[in-house]
Amino acid sequence: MQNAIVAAQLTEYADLLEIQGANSFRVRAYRNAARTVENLSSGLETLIAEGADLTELEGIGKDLAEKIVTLVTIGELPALTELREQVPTGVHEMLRVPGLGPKKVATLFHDLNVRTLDDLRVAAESGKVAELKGFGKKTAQSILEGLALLDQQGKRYFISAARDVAEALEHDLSQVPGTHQVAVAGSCRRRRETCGDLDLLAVADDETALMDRLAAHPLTEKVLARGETKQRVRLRNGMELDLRVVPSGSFGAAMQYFTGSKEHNIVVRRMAQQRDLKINEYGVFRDDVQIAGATEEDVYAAIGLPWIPPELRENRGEFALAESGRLPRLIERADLQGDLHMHTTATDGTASIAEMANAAKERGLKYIAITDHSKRVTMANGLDADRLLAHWQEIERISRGLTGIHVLRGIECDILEDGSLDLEDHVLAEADWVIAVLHYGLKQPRDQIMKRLLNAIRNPHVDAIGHPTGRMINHRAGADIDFDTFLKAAADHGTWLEINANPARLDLDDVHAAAARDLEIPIVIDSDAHSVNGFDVLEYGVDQARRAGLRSEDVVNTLPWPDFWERLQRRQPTG
Ligand code: DGT
Ligand code: CA
Ligand code: CA
Repeated sequence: MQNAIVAAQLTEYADLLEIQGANSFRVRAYRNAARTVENLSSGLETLIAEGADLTELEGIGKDLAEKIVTLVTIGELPALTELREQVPTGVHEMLRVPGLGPKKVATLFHDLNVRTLDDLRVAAESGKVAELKGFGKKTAQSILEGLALLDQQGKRYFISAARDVAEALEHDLSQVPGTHQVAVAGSCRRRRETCGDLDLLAVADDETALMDRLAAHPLTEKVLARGETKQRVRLRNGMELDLRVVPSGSFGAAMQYFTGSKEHNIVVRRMAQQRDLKINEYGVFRDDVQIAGATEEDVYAAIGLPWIPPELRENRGEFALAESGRLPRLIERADLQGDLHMHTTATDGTASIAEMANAAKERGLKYIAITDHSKRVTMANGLDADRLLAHWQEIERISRGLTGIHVLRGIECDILEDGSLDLEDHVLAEADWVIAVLHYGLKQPRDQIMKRLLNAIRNPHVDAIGHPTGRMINHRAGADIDFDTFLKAAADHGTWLEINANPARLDLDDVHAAAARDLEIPIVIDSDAHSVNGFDVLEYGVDQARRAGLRSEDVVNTLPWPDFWERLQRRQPTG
């Protein structure tokens, strides 16, 4: 069993405990353990087989270690099974409603017997929710709004969640005897920001064994439909998944077809027709004779094209690039040399400067910028000028003691509602790196938003604009930005733009990142890490950059240290 699956079950256990009103220390212990497990570099199975002492891992005591061993060795946790019986799936699902935490969910369940999202809607509309102690009309209203938002999203899941479970299942199913290939297709393979459902394809001698394994898998909640070669299941995190078993001679054609997008496939089909070919999920056919299908390369070659990276398959110009041999060599995670946005315990991070620097180094990074919050972000204990200057001295001191990693003295400076910056110019002038961001007043009218952004762009001390729109995927829309003006101003003033890799942000998005690249605006991909494990999201930022068609040379933090530093100095007019 993979670490991700163990982690998912520990998280579910914590959720359910919390809904049951368990002691918050206990809940937190399970969440911490889930995080530790998720970030282990070696597999738990191997560790246990080697007789490793799990209690040596961070945040894992004797009781948790025993539970983990049970999970890994027998594949399930009796305590979790028991909890699942006490808390209906629909109640667990209510945690997905924006603004609803476990405490409120527990009250709704115990006091009103609300067991599904539908129950919740009815209860909120009838006024029963408003009458509950600690709720009120306002909460009832915000629950209804949250439900509407959930509806409208049609339940789409973050790419991080989708990739975790898809890759775990891909791995586990490929272990089933007689299974030759298992692969992720659909939007998850295209690395969209969110996925509606998961699509897995397999080649197997014994499709019954494979489908049985999926049905019994700890991540599977319920089989929704099962045929001879396909199966649809609902997973414990609420996602649904299609598994299709295909003949090996059709694997490439099926991968091509089920990777999509639909828009991409429409063009593929038309190109095939122009060559008197028929194309479907089984292969490419001329007069009913199959001429391709085993590999995707063959399928694309049959219509005169090179293989197209899945991230580009949206019918947004990839065919013209492919036909003219100009498909970009897309950036990869290993190309990233630095990370220019992260937090420490000085504000809302959980690790010290040294811990962040060492963690970055372990992950192959050669330089980082520490960018704690400025004072406006009181919630996060933001820094005023005095604290910031002291923080920078500390960064410098620690940096001197480190080898193999350069640590820049940075700041994530708020662009205030009136358009001014949260710190004065003479303070910003002392920074190595300034990333300016909108946090408050995101709902201001376009004119005011633009005034704020343009003001920041024109400030010579601002090196980059971070998470430009401020959107939170599935939770809130970003600021209303006139992107033509915004990008042109950034290009004119030499201000860099961020792709924030947090899977809830991914901001810039793919479309605007591509537009920025077209204007030759340097892009930085940043983790916005708040902990040592926060660097792991960089891969989602890279996914987004790939969807924008970005190459390594379009992203500044792929430059080796001396070149990056030189480039940054050239950007800063006052040096
Ligand atoms: P999702 O699940 O909403 O995030 O997006 P996808 O792209 O994974 O869509 P899904 O799961 O409905 O179908 C997977 C792929 O299968 C899709 O990208 C293209 C292909 N596909 C599905 N239905 C059709 C269809 O009616 N026509 C064509 N040409 N392709 C289809
Ligand atoms: Ca899908
Ligand atoms: Ca599907």
